[in-house]
Amino acid sequence: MPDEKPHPRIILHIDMDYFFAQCEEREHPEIKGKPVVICVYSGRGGDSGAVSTSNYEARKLGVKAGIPIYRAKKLAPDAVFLPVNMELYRSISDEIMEILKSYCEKFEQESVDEAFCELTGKVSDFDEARSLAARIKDEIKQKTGLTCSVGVAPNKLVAKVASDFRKPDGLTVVKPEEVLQFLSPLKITDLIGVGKKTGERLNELGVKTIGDISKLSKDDLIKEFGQAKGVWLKQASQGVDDSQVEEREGTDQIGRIITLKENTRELQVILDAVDKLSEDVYRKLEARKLSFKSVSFIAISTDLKTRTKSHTLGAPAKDLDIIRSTARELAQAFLAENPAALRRIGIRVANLKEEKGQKTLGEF
Ligand code: DGT
Ligand code: CA
Ligand code: CA
Repeated sequence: MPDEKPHPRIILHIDMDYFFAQCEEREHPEIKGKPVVICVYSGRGGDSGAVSTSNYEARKLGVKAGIPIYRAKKLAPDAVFLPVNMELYRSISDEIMEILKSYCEKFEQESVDEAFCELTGKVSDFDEARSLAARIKDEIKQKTGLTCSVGVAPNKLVAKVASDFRKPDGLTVVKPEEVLQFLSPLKITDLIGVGKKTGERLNELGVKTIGDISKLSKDDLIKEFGQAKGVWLKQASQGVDDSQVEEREGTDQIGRIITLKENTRELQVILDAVDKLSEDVYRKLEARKLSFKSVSFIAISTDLKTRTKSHTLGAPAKDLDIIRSTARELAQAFLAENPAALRRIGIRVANLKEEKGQKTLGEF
């Protein structure tokens, strides 16, 4: 009888390409093709502050995340410099996550531009997973206009390294039997979780690639880095990772976005959709016993421009009525101010807190 091997897990990791800058390109199509630099101004006036991210044109000129804005201006004097617009990036992130969720068994959002999907059970092998990943990339590109890079592998660790392997617009599939040969030539810093200090120490030991780490004995690694880190390094360098995709969404906000059946600015159609979205968001809040303090209405017009209107409450709330009525008011105000027809709309609640028996707005 043949050995019954356990089925490998199939995990997908997605990371959006030059995310903040790509969102700005979508919002302002006229800047596409130019170097674009997204800045965190320190508030001390002038150009004091650092670069949050940049598009690939700017990266070619040496403008990278973390460098001072004044240096970026020297390196790329003709670039477009824009301040971080987190509201915009969150709304676009909501759109992307919504698409991803529809494809996977389990979904774990890792940051504003990253998520893991469990595909085990959804597809039967890695070839099918590759086709599905290509479809997901296509749908994201078609619906949101943005490119991303995707990795598919038997665990989270390798999937994440794989999504970073070919950027931008990459798709890298690493089958179980390919894990070792995939990892071994990569730089130690490509192994997510190897920080600066560990990286420097490994360098001193003459360790350059992930394959070099895996050649060291577990005991030597433990002697050098301590029990936990030593064991982790040995396993990670061989592509071993048992951590699970944990069903969770961003902890600071819950949102939902839908595509309207037709592009419209008809009030009743939009209010009906708002009611439905409010109920969906409420159900998620209730399941996690969270209260919220702000509500946003997100509108994406037919040219993919994203607008957000938000309202912050005087006290935390947890009631469906408050989400619905606030969202309805925001939607009405939005339509009064903006002439464009809408293609997608969404609702988001933020400033979330766990309910600990405290009074919420609805009970005052
Ligand atoms: P990529 O993935 O290499 O194509 O480029 P990004 O820009 O998507 O880089 P990623 O995935 O590391 O980060 C996602 C977003 O997070 C990025 O668009 C801006 C923001 N971000 C990244 N690094 C920093 C940073 O050092 N400071 C600040 N403020 N924001 C950052
Ligand atoms: Ca990214
Ligand atoms: Ca990222």
